[in-house]
Amino acid sequence: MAFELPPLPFAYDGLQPYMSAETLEFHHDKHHNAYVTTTNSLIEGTDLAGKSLEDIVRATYNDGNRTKIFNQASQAWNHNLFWPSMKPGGGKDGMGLPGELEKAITDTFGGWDQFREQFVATATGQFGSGWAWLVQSGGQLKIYGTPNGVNPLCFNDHALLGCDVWEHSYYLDYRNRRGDYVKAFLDNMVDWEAVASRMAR
Ligand code: MN3
Repeated sequence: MAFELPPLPFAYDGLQPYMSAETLEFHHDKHHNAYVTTTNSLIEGTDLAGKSLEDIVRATYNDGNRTKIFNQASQAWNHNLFWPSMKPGGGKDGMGLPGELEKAITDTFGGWDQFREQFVATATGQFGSGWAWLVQSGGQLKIYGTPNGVNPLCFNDHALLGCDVWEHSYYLDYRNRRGDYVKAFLDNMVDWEAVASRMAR
């Protein structure tokens, strides 16, 4: 069965003023849609047809003959996680942090401020297009960046949150100020309840 583009889980103008309707229309309806439809066309008639997106990502990572499929499938998966990671009225400023997540962040990084600083530094330090991730790895929270579509599935880590730092995610709203976009993402857009619900217990 072909993969489908999940609908945006909030209104296109729901994240304004932090992420504009114009950005979301292009990013969801054009970019994400293209990753989904191109994945479908590339896997049709191959041994990957019928497999889950996760299995396709793991099977094609670092396979030089299937780089095109990996790029499209990983980006389809990344955006499937990205949209439900945000919500209107979200962010640390809007909703605070669920207790268990706040405790894990404090235990690992020392506190919200240190976590935020490290996440922003990772996201702004990622050269070119890519993602910044908060993952559980061996039971520990970790932050790291990845290029292009590479994601935590490639390292058998459990993704809690990914921030899209491709220019299509922020350039209309923030121009070259990637750091301001990432701060707004953490402070004003992330659905921290959704992030906490992904934690393995
Ligand atoms: Mn994107």
